[in-house]
Amino acid sequence: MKLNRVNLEHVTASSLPNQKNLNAKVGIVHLGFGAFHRAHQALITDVAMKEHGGDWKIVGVNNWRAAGKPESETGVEQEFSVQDNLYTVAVGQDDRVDLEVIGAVEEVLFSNQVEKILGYMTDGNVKIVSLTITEKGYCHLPSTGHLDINNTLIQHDLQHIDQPHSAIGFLVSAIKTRKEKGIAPFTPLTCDNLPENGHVLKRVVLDFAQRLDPELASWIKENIHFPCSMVDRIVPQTTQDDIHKISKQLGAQDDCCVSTEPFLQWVIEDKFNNERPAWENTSIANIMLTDDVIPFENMKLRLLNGTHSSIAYLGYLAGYQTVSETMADQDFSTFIRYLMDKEISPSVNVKGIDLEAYKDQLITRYQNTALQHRTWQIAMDGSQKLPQRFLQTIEYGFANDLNVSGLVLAVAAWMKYVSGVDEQAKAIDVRDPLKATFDDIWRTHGDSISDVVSAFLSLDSVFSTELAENSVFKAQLVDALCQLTAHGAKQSVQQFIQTI
Ligand code: NAI
Ligand code: CS2
Repeated sequence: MKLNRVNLEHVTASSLPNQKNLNAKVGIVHLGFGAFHRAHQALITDVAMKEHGGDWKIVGVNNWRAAGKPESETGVEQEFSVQDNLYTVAVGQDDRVDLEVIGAVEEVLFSNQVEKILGYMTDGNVKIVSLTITEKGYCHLPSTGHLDINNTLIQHDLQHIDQPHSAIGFLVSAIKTRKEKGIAPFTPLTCDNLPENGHVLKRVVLDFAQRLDPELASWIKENIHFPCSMVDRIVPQTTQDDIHKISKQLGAQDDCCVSTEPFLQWVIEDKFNNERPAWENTSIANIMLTDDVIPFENMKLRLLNGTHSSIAYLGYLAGYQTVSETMADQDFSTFIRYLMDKEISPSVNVKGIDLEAYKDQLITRYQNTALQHRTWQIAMDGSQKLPQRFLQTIEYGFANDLNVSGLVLAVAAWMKYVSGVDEQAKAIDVRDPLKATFDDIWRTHGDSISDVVSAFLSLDSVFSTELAENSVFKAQLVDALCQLTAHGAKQSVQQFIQTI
């Protein structure tokens, strides 16, 4: 039996959509309709409509192009229509799993259905265009935050703004049309793991618009807010095993389900250009509007994502497949808590949060065996993630005479990981926009660890000039990479915690 509207009354779940949701009109377009959005913003919006009404159904855009051709990512788009756009969120804690069936989705489109997407984005009823397009989707240079003008999708869109391929192109095309037609602007709401994500989005949109039409760029700068937001819920890529287990518990086949944890948080800058759902007034906790999101972003991107990426690279190299498996190794859990307490916390300055309790909760979240969160998945796109997860904290450490050698070990593990060869000399399936560059660095300089480190530090899209020219940082990186190469990740972590 397939999950769909007819069979909805026969399924087993702790919450189901109601007619208010199913019959609401579209109010949101979401670019990057991936696992996270489905377990976070779409679920929260579903609850907001159930509890407060409103026309906030979501049109999702997925399956993003790469280098101008459709790139099948998750392949769920076609499945959604078969399921009447219903799907299940499985909220798991160790051996307990609760199922919530979500009814907030109107339809899911491929990113090459351009006319249909722009039709929704230029409809006055659409008041929010939100994004979870991964860090690389912003087509920016992580070290500066500005638009990467050489990006192939950007190059295409500047010449064909009515047929955009990039998320940035879609945004500017729709903003331009709404302005020309006198339709009030939507709020572009980024929900990606980027520091000052709203400012990054505004900067790349303005960089793009300036090249397309300087008058439009000036108008956008004056008339459109790009709120920042901090988002948090651990949502691993859905596996076939997830689909089997969730469908069995549900009592219907759901090929679009996602699995996640009980915890979620959303801190949103209260700067909207138009109406929005009453997200913060739902029965879901940890959702707040504020004037200043940045302290919350720093806390989350450095304490959670910084240790997540440390687990990803060192854990994977040590032979651990998942976060919970890595954290079951006492040496690793000691190392991770040390990073949180001694190397990261000093750079976190957020009011109203009990940081010790927050860190305790993070450790518990990482140990949740209900989630098979793969170290390989988190290790993806490191060139886009390192600045906000490791490097800005390391810069703070050096500027304040702090010992950050644990984070330096994690950076060295990233360099080792992207060599594409693990400690058993087996190939690693490295996913990163700069993979070809990494291959070239290791092929050219692999005989000299010092030259490898120098070549990585010369990547100005990843490393700031300040860090690249820091001789102490470079020396520590060389030592750490030599240590990893000679003794492996597991022993390197063991030896590290002997020194603390
Ligand atoms: P996913 O792989 O399920 O979905 C990624 C989405 O991004 C897909 O819709 C894909 O089509 C789109 N995309 C990929 N490359 C793109 C590009 N170049 N331009 C435009 N769109 C592109 O990943 P998931 O789990 O949904 O995560 C997406 C983002 O959400 C993450 O990168 C992160 O910024 C944020 N996030 C994820 C969390 C998680 O635990 N999964 C938690 C907190 C934030
Ligand atoms: C993870 C994040 O894949 C990754 O890079 O570190 O998606 C992480 O699961 C979320 O930020 C948690 O909120």
